[in-house]
Amino acid sequence: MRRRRTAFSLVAVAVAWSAAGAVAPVRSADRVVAYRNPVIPGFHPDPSVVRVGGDYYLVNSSFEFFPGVPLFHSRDLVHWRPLGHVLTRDSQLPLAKARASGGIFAPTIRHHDGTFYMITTNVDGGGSFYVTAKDPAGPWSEPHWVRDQGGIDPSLFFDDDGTAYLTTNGGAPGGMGPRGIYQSTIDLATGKLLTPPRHVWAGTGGRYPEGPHLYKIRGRYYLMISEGGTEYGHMMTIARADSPWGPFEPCPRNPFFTHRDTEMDVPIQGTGHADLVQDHEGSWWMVFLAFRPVGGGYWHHLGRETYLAPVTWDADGWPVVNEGKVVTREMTVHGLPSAPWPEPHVRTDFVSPLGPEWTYLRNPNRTSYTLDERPGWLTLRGDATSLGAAASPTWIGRRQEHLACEATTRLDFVPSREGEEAGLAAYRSHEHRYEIAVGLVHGSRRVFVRQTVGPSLQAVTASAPAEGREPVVLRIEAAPGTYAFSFGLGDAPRVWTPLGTAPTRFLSTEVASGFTGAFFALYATGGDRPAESLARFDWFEYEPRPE
Ligand code: 6LW
Repeated sequence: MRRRRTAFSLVAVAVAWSAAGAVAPVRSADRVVAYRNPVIPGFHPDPSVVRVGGDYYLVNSSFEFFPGVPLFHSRDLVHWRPLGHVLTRDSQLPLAKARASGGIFAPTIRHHDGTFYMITTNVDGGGSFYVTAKDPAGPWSEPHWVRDQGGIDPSLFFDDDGTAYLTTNGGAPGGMGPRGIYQSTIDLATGKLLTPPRHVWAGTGGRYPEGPHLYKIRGRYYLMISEGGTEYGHMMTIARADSPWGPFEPCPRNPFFTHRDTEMDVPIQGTGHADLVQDHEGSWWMVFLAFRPVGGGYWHHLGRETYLAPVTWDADGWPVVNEGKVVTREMTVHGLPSAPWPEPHVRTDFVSPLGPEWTYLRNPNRTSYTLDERPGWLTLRGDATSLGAAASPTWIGRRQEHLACEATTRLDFVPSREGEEAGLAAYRSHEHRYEIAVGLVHGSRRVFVRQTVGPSLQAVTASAPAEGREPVVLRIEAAPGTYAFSFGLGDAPRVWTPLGTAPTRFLSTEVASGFTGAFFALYATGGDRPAESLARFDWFEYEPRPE
């Protein structure tokens, strides 16, 4: 097999470690593989990854959405199948007070002595906590709250002697102390700290030193963090020491990985918040978040996504990401044999239980959602919560994962009065959303499009009559820069009535702020009081389109 020059250096380094007994024989370093970034598209930020044998598990942050902390499984680091969520019970995930982009911040997943640990912070409900499981598919334990160390982005590291280190961004005792990364040792049976949090590194001077992870690699302790903020200046820095407590010597090439200051022809921006993993054949990788601006400007609306890049080590033992080149959408690297999963389905028919892609806003009122009321249909009961509330309206959504795609649903809904409505939303937050919906206007049923751009601007931008009681098919066609709305009648409409377009930009992070991304959601509301009419959805389709 033809090998690129860089492969030789990786083989040389890896064989040297192998001689020291640290790694398995190298094979992924010899195999050329191609893959596409992002490896987990759509709103999947702050990835953390752990390897157990030949299996890889990855978690993301989830903010005000329920269930919390999406969990993925892979055998090649490239193809990830959703396993569900780590936080599936209200008792693990109180979100009643969660602001938009509050709730669950960056998680870390680790495995030690047969137990999985996921540690994160609920910034609007109790602070940092961890849960444990023997099987990553669950069940996961009730939270163990970490009372004595504040901050965010908690990470765990198990040293060879079994000592567990808790590393956070901030978290100085009493909230006082220099900014940067704090660390303690923790008794994971009780959640009690064994040593007070100690400041271990301030980073290299970039703003927001955060997302720390501690590793032991070839006998030395590496502390990897993000700096620069989770925007266009995002960067990865690293330092190492002979002790987990430091003193940490920074890598002379810091930031050792960043896309900051690249021109906008680099389609992947904001790279940071990473985790390292060594594959079961000995090669190293980094998962990290990044985003894809669209429209030639600084707007991205899908949120921060999960990317993968290979890592090698230079002669001085510092990491090199993707041979020092920018990370691209199409990657050709040396890696593990391809292990794809079945393609996700396009149509959800609401016959079987909902798949892991379906998500609620904050803790849902379970009685508002049922597959039993009319078998084969999802029935939603609108209550007195509108989509404009930072609360839990009757809303069930899935992430928009592709810049070009279509979301379509068939809705059987005859509103009883004005104010009752049900439909399909392109949703970023309660203040940044578009919906195509069915409602009653002066006694007549209509399909309308409403656009909400910030707290003070809302308009119904188009509407058309839909008299009678026949189900309607609602459609949102997403292109990178626009959403186009239309509806039709019948099960497979031949005639579509267009109801205008809206810019994707107004759902972008740069406009809406925050840490999340766009969803397509089915919803129902009674406006200011519970709805009398039920909204029944026959099916929902999500289909990627060529960009
Ligand atoms: C997260 C912080 C960050 O806690 O954004 O990109 C914050 N990095 O580390 C929310 O995702």
